[in-house]
Amino acid sequence: MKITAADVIVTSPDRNFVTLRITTDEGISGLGDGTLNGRELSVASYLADHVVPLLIGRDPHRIEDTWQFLYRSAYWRRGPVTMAAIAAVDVALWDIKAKAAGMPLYQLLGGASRNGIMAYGHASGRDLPELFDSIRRHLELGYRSIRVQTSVPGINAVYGVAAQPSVDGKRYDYEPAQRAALPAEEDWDTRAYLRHLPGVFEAVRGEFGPELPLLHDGHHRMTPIQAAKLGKALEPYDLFWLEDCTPAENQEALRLVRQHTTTPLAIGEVFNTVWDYQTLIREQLIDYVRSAVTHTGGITAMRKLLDYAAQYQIKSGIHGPTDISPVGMAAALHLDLAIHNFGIQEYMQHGAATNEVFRQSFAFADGYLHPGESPGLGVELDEEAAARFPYHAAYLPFNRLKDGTIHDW
Ligand code: CS2
Ligand code: MG
Repeated sequence: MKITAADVIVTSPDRNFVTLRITTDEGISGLGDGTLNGRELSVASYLADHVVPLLIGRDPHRIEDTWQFLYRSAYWRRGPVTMAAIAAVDVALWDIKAKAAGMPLYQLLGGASRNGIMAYGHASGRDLPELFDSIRRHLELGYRSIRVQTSVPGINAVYGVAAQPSVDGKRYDYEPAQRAALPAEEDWDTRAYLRHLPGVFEAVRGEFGPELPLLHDGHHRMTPIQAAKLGKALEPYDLFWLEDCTPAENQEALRLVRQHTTTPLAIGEVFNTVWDYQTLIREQLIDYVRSAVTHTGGITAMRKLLDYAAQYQIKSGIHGPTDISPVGMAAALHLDLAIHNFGIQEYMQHGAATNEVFRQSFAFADGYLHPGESPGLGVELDEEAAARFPYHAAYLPFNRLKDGTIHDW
């Protein structure tokens, strides 16, 4: 089998997506997600201008060789753009191989290690009544695990709070990246947040009881000692995890957090390779690996990362917001079903226009996702529908502290 074509498809149904479709001389094609929120066109160009010419004529079955070729022959390694481009190729090749084998991808990855994939959804509120309503709505939707995000008194706009309007008038939760010529400025105050959050979780436990798995995303905004303080303050509320409690470029920063709290820690959605995790995993400083297949070099690299984590009893918690396309989500679900050290899967649901462009076999029922039994990934792209939604410039917001200092968003 030979690769005869590779097309980069940029579409913007509810938000921008970059998809690679690889076609072979046997008429089998595969899809890969290369969406990097707020920087989509950089991956589209990396693929179209630099990678696609290298794929034509190659044997699509040589996935590992192609991965190593793209990673090493580029000379410039790692980083979000490179690893998203490699991921798009890698996942498309796995899609082709599974279709050629006539089986769903998870079967090729070793078969199912469980019956379903526990998913968590995003509940949020500007105040407690709104938050409680949002949690109830997610329970009605079938979620059995809930991420909790709230507004903080004294802060105008906070990550993850659905009801607050964004600059383009859409509900925030719909998409954090806002269609605009420039990024929106938001404000932040860590001390106000640290004073407010424990009370919120006390109220949620009071209302929903001790069993419901609750998650929270600190979204990279605390110093290590602030993260340690929050982790400790949240211990009575038995969180499933506290995510991205502090920026982790300096992995050793988590040693201080670990010293002070037993709240489970999840990190990694902005990481791109196993090297970003080495100290975190080797020193048992995290409990969940948060990478997305789309941002970490694809199935080939993610499986190796999760196998490494398994040696330390660290589990998966794959990133699944709306800026991971249905192709990237499907790739995650096949991996989630096959690996042993599965923890939980994030599942923010895509909009109707997106579901029109990407026809999906995966399904969500009674709290669990399943990738489906179609050969390959189980996602097909409707190119006519995709063409109806041209690219829109969009940016993630950024943060400034009260004194004007730029801060992590
Ligand atoms: C978030 C993301 O889902 C999460 O855990 O951290 O929504 C993140 O803000 C976006 O993916 C950024 O593009
Ligand atoms: Mg996150």
